[in-house]
Amino acid sequence: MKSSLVILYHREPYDEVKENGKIYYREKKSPNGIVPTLKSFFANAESSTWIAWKQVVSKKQVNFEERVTMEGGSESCVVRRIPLTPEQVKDFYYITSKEAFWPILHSFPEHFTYESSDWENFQHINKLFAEAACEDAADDALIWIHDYNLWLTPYYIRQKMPNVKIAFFHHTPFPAADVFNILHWRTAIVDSLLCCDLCGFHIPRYVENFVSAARSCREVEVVTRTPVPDCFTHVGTALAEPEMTTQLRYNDRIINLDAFPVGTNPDYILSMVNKPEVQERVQQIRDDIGDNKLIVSAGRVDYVKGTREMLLCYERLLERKPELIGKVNLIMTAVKAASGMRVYRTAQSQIEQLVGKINGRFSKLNWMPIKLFTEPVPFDDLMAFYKAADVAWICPLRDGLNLVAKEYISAHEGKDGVLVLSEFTGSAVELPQAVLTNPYSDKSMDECIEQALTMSAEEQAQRMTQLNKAVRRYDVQQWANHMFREAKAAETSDREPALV
Ligand code: GDG
Repeated sequence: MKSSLVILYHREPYDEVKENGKIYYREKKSPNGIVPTLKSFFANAESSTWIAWKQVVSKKQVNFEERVTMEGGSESCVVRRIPLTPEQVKDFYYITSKEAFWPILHSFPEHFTYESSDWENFQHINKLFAEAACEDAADDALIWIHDYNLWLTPYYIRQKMPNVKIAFFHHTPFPAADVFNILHWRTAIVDSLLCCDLCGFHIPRYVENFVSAARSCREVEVVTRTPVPDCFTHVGTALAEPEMTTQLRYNDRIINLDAFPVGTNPDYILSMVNKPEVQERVQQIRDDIGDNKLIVSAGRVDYVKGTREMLLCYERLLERKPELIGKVNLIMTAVKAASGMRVYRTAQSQIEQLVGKINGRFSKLNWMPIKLFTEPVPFDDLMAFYKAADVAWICPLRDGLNLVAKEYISAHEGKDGVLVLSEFTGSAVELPQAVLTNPYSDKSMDECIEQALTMSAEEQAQRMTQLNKAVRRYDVQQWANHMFREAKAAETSDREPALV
């Protein structure tokens, strides 16, 4: 039977567990993140397919297609895994995606390099995804594609299936046209995105950036532009945008555009935080640090995440305010990247060196200014960090959205705590009651961390109540429902693909 819903996402929808030499596919342990939410649509779809990629040593080892019923779950779907060799993964993901696309998407042209990129391999892998999708999709199916790794897939699908509905969601920022256009493959990428029925981005600014890029590559007509919903219009925020294009026309096809900031699962976060073992851990952390202020910063090693800028700011803070030595603690998670990702090596060693330098310079016998975790922290511990923290410090130079900010807010139920958030994260547009900081400015960074450390309990509660409302207004289920509804409603096309 053909599928009415096909999701293309590099993450798999289940956990693969090896026990006594056998492989089992289990319901994902954590209902956090978007994968469980996307999976919940399978319960409603008559039949569905999830397509991911899987690194293999030899292609023969891979089961191309498996009908997996998650243990303990109600949803069942066909899970197809595109087998990729380590060389293909390296070229496709570690090099082309991370060395060429990622810096451009995050407006870091100085990190952009394309000499090692293998465009043909990128095209080939995108085509494999498209072929798998077309094999499984019913004529009137919805094919929902996630992220820039699959930028060309809409084009290949549209060639084979002129009437199928294609929705695409970008998890990263979409940069200004003059940065995007550095990519010499820009026209092929734009042409492919113009094959979609719906293109989704986190915030209106990214929609507008895409429109400018599309208009600079092709004769695209803006059909409708509307004022954006109130939650996006906070004037003075770096990424706020008052109006947004909602429809483009190209080659007589309509492409719908919209802003869908990914949400979190606040009730789940809260239930985790309230687990007795997490509460115990929170108490332990608080007992260890006494009356000290605790700052928590969580994320991956990535030059876009602003970890270096936070560390330099923390060093300046301890220099400027020696009375804080021994009185403030920073817990930082900077989870290291896969070893094959050479692009993050410098960022990682910079972080480790700076932490070593600051700890060496300011530590006392019974106090160390920074605790750094470079391995993934168990989710329970992360929740305990959030709950125990007086301040969450999140200062990416660029970030499509940033889910940690929303998770921290939920962990505090809107009662206490301070969120210091970079203006250059998509989530800042939705969360203007955070202490918004400009990570490119030392002055702003210095003032904001001081403001956070000295904020009164009343002001904390006021801000957190508003922030909690914002997070609950648009949670992960609403995000997925919204995107799904819009995609279903999008006008389909019976035209030839835009690209020839
Ligand atoms: C991309 C975009 C966009 C973090 N450290 C640990 C850990 N985490 C979890 C957090 C959170 C997730 O990872 C990180 O989400 P982010 O949104 O911060 O960032 P990216 O991974 O860069 O994701 C981003 C997102 O897609 C969604 O569209 O917001 O802009 O770059 O959920 O809790 N989890 C555990 N241990 C850790 O040490 N268990």
